Amino acid sequence: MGKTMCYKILSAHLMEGNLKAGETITVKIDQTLTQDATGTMAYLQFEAMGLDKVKNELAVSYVDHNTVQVGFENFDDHEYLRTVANEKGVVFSRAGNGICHQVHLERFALPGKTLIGSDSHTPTAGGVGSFSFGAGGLDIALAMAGVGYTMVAPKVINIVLKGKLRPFVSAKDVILKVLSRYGVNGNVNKVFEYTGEGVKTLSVPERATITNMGAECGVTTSLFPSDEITYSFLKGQGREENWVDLKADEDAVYDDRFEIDLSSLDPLASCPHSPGNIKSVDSLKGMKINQVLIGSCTNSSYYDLRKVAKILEGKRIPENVSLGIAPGSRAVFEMIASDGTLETLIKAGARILESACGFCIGNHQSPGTDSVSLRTNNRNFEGRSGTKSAKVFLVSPETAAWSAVKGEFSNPMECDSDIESVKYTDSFIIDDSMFIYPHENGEGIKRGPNIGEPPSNTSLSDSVKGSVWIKVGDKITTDHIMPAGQYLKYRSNIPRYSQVVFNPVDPDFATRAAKLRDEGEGGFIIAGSSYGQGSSREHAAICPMYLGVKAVVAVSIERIHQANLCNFGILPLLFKNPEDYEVINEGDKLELSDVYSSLEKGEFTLKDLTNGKEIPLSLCATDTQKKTLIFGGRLNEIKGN
Ligand code: MIC
Ligand code: SF4
Repeated sequence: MGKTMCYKILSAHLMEGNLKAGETITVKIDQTLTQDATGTMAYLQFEAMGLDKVKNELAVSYVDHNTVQVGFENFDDHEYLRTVANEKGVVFSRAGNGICHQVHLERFALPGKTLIGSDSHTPTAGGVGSFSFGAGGLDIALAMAGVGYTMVAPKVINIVLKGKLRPFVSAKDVILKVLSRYGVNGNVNKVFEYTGEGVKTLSVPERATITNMGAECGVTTSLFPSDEITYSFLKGQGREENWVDLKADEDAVYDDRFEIDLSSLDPLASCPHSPGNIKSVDSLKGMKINQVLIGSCTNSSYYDLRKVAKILEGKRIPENVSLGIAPGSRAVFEMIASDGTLETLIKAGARILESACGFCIGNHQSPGTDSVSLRTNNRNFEGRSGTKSAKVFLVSPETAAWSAVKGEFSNPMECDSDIESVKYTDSFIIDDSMFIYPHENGEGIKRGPNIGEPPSNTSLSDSVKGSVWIKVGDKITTDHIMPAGQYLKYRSNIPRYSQVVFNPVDPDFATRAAKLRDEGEGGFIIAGSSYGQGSSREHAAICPMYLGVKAVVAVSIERIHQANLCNFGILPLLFKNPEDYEVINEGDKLELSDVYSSLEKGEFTLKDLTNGKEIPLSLCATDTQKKTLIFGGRLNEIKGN
């Protein structure tokens, strides 16, 4: 029986376990990446492990999220990251060098390697055939310490691409089509693997757009084969000596198959407030828009921006639209600056933004009240833009640019620009001067007052008593649990950041929780399906833990968040009968008894002391995670407390 590409890479990295879908396996991690918003915690945790230097093949620390630097906190964090990188043997990518995923794709990602990153869009590197996935900062710290990553061996879904995209239809429309089929939940422990003759029509940046947004479906990663197109991309980056030929066997067996005819795809859009809420651009035509933002780790390549410039060429955006464009990396910025593209963008009225995450994480460019914002990034959760009443639509760069010109939602296929004259090229500017490689004579690790200690939990008790501190519905994202935007600067300061837990859903939650904690009560979170989707931020576990949350009881929990809960000693529990979600109410007193033996069996009985009901639950954790939970988290486990 032939092998999938996914299982070829996993088997080459297998350290422990039986490589069969659903089994727990441990794999060797070659590369790691962190970004500043999750990185400070990751390196603080790495320091707490007491190791001198990182042990994996390559560790890169990017600064791309908190680059606005309002107040001293961001700059302090960056100085900590720069100096700790030098001490620990980590390559440091300075603010301004670009968005981690775009830069990693250009300069480091390799076919056949494993890469783990403290950011959910790490699968972008699947565009060159790297088995790359997101995880919490603590897992990255462990990978840097040379510890293998324990995961559930995934099911593999084959996405077969046929035909060729028509002009003005692009890679973004392909992944939006995938999202329309697979949605944003129910895909935990699955991998998308792209095959078919249509794959050959897509360049590496286009492939990376597609693998990037697989994260929105909740799959572990997405993979494109490593072929002559990958070789040519790596050659353009001066890295072809590391190319390997890698693809699935002809007779590989998959768990599911979805076919897309690229030639029949139309421009699509994710509508408010979920990336999985897909409609055709045609059906939205004519809607007045206020803001257009082009960039992010999904769509900010040189090719993307040249196509945008072709659409904007000779035109001016109308007075009712604000257009912002952020090149994904400094290299892309240099390229558009040197070939006239930048001039075209400026002349059209675009506001040129820093090569950073910026608007995507609500750091700036928040839209006006009730306004409509078209963006090329990957998430449109309610309020993520910084404006709760705004309606954010996710679209391709082509749809974004043409709609900006028209001042309303418009189908780019109606644009008369000669977009076919824009040819993809693998000729890149290479300039690594914004990377700092570890060197002698460092300054020692600098810590500003914003850098706290990584907090840890207490060990698990045999009886967990408490009450329901909050009951939330389906698809609660980590942006709901731990908002970013204006609060992002508190990522290294857990006591301060904990003050905004669940702020977008229930602004009183944190005050109420802290009071109950101080009165000695434990907290339960009751949730619907797909709890914790979105970002990898482990703060969505750390801060609730800090407030005294002991367990999350949900219909389903997303992969990265589930791992983060275990890493910080919060029990991830699932309703055996999803309808029991209705039985529990906010404020109910709850009890879990015989916790140790229940943990062992993987089955719990939750007593609702308020209404006298007994609710069967299952533990959502591997055997390795069960041990971690007993210690009250991974840091305690490592230190043996
Ligand atoms: C995101 O896109 O939500 C983020 C911000 O990049 C997060 C990481 C974070 O919260 O710092 C992610 O995707 O993991
Ligand atoms: Fe940055 Fe947005 Fe990409 Fe997250 S999704 S890494 S915030 S650009």
